[in-house]
Amino acid sequence: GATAMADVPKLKQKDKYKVGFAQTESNNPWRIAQTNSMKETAEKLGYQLVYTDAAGSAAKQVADVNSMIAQGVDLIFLAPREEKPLIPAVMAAKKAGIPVILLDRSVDPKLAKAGEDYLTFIGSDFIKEGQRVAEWLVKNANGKTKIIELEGTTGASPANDRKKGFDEAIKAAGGFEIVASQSGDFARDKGRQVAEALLQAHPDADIVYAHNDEMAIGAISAIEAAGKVPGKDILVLSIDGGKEAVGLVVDGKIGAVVECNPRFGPKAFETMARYAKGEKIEPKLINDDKFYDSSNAKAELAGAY
Ligand code: GYE
Repeated sequence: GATAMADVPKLKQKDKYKVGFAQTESNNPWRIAQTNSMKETAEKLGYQLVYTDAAGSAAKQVADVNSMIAQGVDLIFLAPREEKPLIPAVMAAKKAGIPVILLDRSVDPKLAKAGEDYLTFIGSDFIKEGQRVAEWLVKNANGKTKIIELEGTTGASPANDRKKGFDEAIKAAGGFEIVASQSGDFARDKGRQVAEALLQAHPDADIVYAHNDEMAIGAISAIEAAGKVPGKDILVLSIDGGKEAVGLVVDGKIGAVVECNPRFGPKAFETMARYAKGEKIEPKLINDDKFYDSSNAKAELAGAY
């Protein structure tokens, strides 16, 4: 309501801003596409962008935000690596009078609130992403039932919610079993290693659900190394929809991918401008995600990031 909004620091209308973007890591094409989109949009507007890369460390990301505060940025875009450890950064910015917009990942809703502690969250509906993968699986499993789940970074909101959405939908459908669920940290090589160990421990597994493309691609290497055929012996499902993964759908190695759109720049800076004008900002701004399977992957490949 109107009283809660009063708590987020105000943003003056200016011609040019100095804006912070605290990125969480840069170890995959999704992150690089997001960073490029933010940098391009800032450049187009003629804004100064203070960019930091936390290189996969929540502690470094907190320090990065503190340094942006010290440099007197007008607003901070933050992609919080994990839900809880970034709370102090959100609170420090608020205390310093700097509005924060969360990009692509959220913080623990019990510890910080949109419209009070930070302005808004811009990103995908991760529960829905997990549900969409599950819905496709229920229709296309062809008798396959035993699932290995490769989770994203422990404590990251997309990992929590992609698990929740998928697991609940799979349970409700009945007839499936999640034989193992372990974190591959959203990373290709970690995903490959974890998939290798889990395939060995569960030789009857015939489905791999990965919380992102990087881990799905790592899992495909592990499946092939085990002498099995991805897409035939083992169905692979993913989220993100980068060019490499959509290409693997075309090749038949990945069954389906839910897109998670990384092109945040235009929406991020437009939301900032709307706030400066005094508009009331919704607590969540949810991106539209496409869906790729064999029916459209070839046609969509060129447009994937
Ligand atoms: O799926 C993953 C990235 O937070 C939505 O993080 C984002 C996720 C994305 O590293 O590939």
